Amino acid sequence: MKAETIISIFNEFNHQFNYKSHSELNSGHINDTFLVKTDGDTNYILQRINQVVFKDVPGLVNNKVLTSNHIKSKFTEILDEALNKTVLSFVKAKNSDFYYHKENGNFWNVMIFIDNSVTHEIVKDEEIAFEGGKLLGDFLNLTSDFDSSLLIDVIPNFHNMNFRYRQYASSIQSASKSRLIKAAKYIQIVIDLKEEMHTLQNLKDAGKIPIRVTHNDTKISNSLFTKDNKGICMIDTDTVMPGIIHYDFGDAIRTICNTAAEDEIDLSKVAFNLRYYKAYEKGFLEKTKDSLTLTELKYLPLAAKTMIFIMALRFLTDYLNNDIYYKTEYEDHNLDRAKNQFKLIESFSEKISI
Ligand code: GN1
Ligand code: MG
Repeated sequence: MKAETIISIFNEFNHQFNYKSHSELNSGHINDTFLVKTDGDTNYILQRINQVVFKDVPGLVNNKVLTSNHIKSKFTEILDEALNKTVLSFVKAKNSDFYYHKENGNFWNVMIFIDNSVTHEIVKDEEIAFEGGKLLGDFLNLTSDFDSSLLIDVIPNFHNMNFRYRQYASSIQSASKSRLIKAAKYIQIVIDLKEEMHTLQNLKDAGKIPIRVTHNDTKISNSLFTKDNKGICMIDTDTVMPGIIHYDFGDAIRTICNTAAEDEIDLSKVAFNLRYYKAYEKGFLEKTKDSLTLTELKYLPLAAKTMIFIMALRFLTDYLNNDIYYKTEYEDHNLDRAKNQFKLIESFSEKISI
C-alpha cells in the first residue's frame, strides 16, 4: 500500500509521533496489518479490518478495547506507559472512536506496537511451548471475571462444529468438479471423523463444559515473546468472545506442535511434536489447574485433535467455495493448508491415543 495512503489514515488517529516508514506484516489471513515506525519512541500497528468476515466492526473494536482495559485494570501498580508495552493498547481516532471509518470504505484501528517483541510461525524451542501455555493460562485467568455479556458474538458459531459441517456440506453442493476431484480423499476423512469431532460440541451443548471468555484464535503467531523466549501477551483479540477453553488450548497446540508451517506443502515435514505438547500443557496447567473442571481437563487431548480438524475443514470448505474467506497466494493454497492439517491429525493420532 502506498505510503501516502497509510500516512493519511494513520493521521486520522491521535498518535504521539510522526510517521517515518511502514511495512506490511503478512502473517494474518483476514485483516491487513502494517507496522508504522515513527520518529519517536513509540511505533504503531495499523490494521484494516476485513468487513466481509467481521460484520460489526465497531462492536469488534469495542470487544478488543474492553478486553484490554479489563486486563490492564489488574495491574494497578504499573504505570500506563509501561503497561502499554505489555498489554495491547488501542489508540483513539480524532473523532474519539477507537476506529476510523473512511466514508463508504474501510475500517481501520491502531494499536501501540510492543517493542522488542517477536512472534513465531513455527516453534523451534520447547521453552516457547512452555511459555505459550503460561500465556494462555494468564489470559484466561485475567479475563475469568470479565462480564462476557458486554461482548458481542463477533462471529456467531465460530467454532461450532455443527455449523462448520453445514457450511462444508453446502460448499460440496456448489463446488466445481475439478476442485471436488482434488479434494476427494479428504471428503472421505471428513465423513469418517464426523462423530468424534462432534464430541466437544455435544458436551458444550449439553452444558457439561463451562462457558468462559476465550480468545478463539490462539495460533502461536498470535502470542508475543521477548527475544529470550519469555511470553509477553496474546495479540489479535478480534475473536475474543464466550467459548470453551478447548478452543484455545486446541488451536494453540495445532500450531505449536506442527513441525512445519500450516501451509507447508512438503507433507513429510509435517508431524506432531509430542514434546512441545507436554511443554505447552505443563505451562498451561501451571496457571489453570486449580480452576479447571475435571471435564475440561479430561478433554484437552481431544481439543487438540478437534481444533486441527476444524481448521482442516474450514480450509477445505473455502477451497470448495473458490477461496472466498481466507487470503490465498496461489490457486490451491487452501487445499494445501487443508492437506497439511489432515496430515497433522494423522501424526497426532500416532502419538496420542484418545
Ligand atoms: C484466521 O486472523 P488470523 O489470520 O489470525 C482465522 C482463524 C484461523 C487462522 C488460521 C477470524 O486467523 O480462525 O485459525 O486464520 N480467523 C478468522 O491461520 O477466521
Ligand atoms: Mg485472527
